[in-house]
Amino acid sequence: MTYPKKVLHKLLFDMMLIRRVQLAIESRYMDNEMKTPVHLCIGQEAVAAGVCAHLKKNDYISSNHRGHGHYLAKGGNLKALIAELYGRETGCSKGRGGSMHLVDTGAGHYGSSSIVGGGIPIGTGIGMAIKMQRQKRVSTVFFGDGAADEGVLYESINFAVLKKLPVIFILENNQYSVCSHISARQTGNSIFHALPAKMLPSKIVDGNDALAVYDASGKAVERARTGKGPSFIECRTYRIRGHAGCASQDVSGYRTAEEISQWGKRCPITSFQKMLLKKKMITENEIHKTEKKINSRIQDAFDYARQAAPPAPETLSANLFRE
Ligand SMILES: Cc1ncc(C[n+]2csc(CCOP(=O)(O)OP(=O)(O)O)c2C)c(N)n1
Ligand SMILES: [Mg+2]
Repeated sequence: MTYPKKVLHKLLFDMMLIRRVQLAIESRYMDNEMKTPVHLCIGQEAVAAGVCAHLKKNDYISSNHRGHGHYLAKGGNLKALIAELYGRETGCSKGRGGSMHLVDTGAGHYGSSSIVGGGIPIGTGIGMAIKMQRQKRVSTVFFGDGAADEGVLYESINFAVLKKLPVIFILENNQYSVCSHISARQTGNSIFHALPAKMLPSKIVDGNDALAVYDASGKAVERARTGKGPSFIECRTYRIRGHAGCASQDVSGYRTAEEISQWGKRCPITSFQKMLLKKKMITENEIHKTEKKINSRIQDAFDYARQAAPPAPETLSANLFRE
């Protein structure tokens, strides 16, 4: 398949942006100015970039605790993301949510949740709303293999299939739920083979290959948008960093250095850049320029966030109750 240069460059840009933002957060985390827990998605960038490349501004996503990539790829505001991590009033959740509770309805992001599996029924309900309002939009739900341990996924898929909802279920299978490997939690070797494959159009893809994700999700989005109902995509990937916090805070012992290093060699960004260079779809100079542009945007976002004001104490109970 051939891809427009614009699409390829967008995929690369989004992946590089997500990676650079994650690295910047990690490098500043120990300054102790960000009080929020963080869950970095280094190694998983191709999933967010590949899926969101098909989404329009007024499409919806819901996400999980490891959700910075989803927010950025969906067109979320970088300054609002960093300000949120710094607990500022100008953060996307007005500084009340922190890293795990990003919300930006203007960007079509209907929330990430620290409740594992929590975003799945929300995204399914959004699909119901789309259908009832006869909109041409789609609802995409990002969740992990840990969330797929939970019954709510199967209830939600059942409902989405029954009502033919425009929902795309994106499982980011990075094999771990905190420090518990999938083989210790699920029978068989694949969530895909367990149930979804029997209930709705489903596909397993290499989650470190942006184009594989792009192709599969393109079909799923098209299906949903044309009223044919939900789809399920399992993206096999790996989180290179620890479950939470920054590198120096990782609990070790549950994965081997060899395993991490093997997956490190399958970096979604390096391989994508190599492919583009080989096909002469980009030059080293263009990559370098993109890197510079991203770094400068990140610098601006951190400067903005650090000088922004925290919420005023008297607004502590604001947004909790409907007046
Ligand atoms: C309902 C619920 N159960 C347990 C937890 C504790 N917890 C936080 S993150 C996590 C792992 C989730 O794994 P997965 O869904 O695969 O996402 P990943 O962290 O791998 O991106 C768990 C069990 C929680 N936050 N919510
Ligand atoms: Mg996981």
